[in-house]
Amino acid sequence: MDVSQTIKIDACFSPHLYPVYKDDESIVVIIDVLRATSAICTAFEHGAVKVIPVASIAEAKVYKEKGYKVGAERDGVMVDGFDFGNSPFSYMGENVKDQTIVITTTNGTQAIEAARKAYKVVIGSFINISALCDWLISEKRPVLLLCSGWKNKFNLEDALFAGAVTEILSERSEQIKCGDACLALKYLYQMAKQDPVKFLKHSSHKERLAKLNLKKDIKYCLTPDLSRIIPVLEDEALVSMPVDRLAETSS
Ligand code: 3SL
Repeated sequence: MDVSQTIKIDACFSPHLYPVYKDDESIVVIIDVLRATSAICTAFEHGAVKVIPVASIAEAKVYKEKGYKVGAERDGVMVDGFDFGNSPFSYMGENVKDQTIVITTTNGTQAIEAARKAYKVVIGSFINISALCDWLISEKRPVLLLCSGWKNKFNLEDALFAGAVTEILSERSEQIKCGDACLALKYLYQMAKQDPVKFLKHSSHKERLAKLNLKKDIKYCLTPDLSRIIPVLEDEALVSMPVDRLAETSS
């Protein structure tokens, strides 16, 4: 890729819109801040070897029957018969260390499924945002920020994260050329960045999780830079991006 050319970046508000935005060149960043992509980053930070994302409960059951540890969530709640749900706090310690685990969630793993054939699929969350942006800058390729949303609808927290990434990349390189969607999300983030937690106060999914008594999860998922690991899809599984491929600079 010619390093002198502009780097296109755009955002897609839901997996349903992905066919409209997809191309053969872009790195696709999967975003499900509350909580799937935060949970996946947490699993790697705590020593998981692989995370296999699957779209359906039926596929998850097949892995469970083969003896894998499986996380399954629907509508914010752990599905009966599996090992854990979608709380990042479940993806710590002995649950994940040195393990290959399987995960299915309402939205996040659907977005991964939609983008599976992209040039490269990586996982983004506030907990790995600086490492992710450093790496995206170093790659000099087009980027598509794929928000998982909620059941194919727009959601505020994924939009905010896409806006944050857009702002960081735009500040770091003059070659960035934003599509209208990510430009809009950058402006949204600029309104919110003084206090993102307050900005999200009335967002539908934050309210949904708060009703499920998951305020601790929300706070954790909105904490930046707890990890410098970037999960990347290799065949059917997410793995930790090899260290020699990571950008060395930290923002
Ligand atoms: O849909 C998902 O992928 C989840 O992140 C939703 S929840 O936070 O577990 O409710």
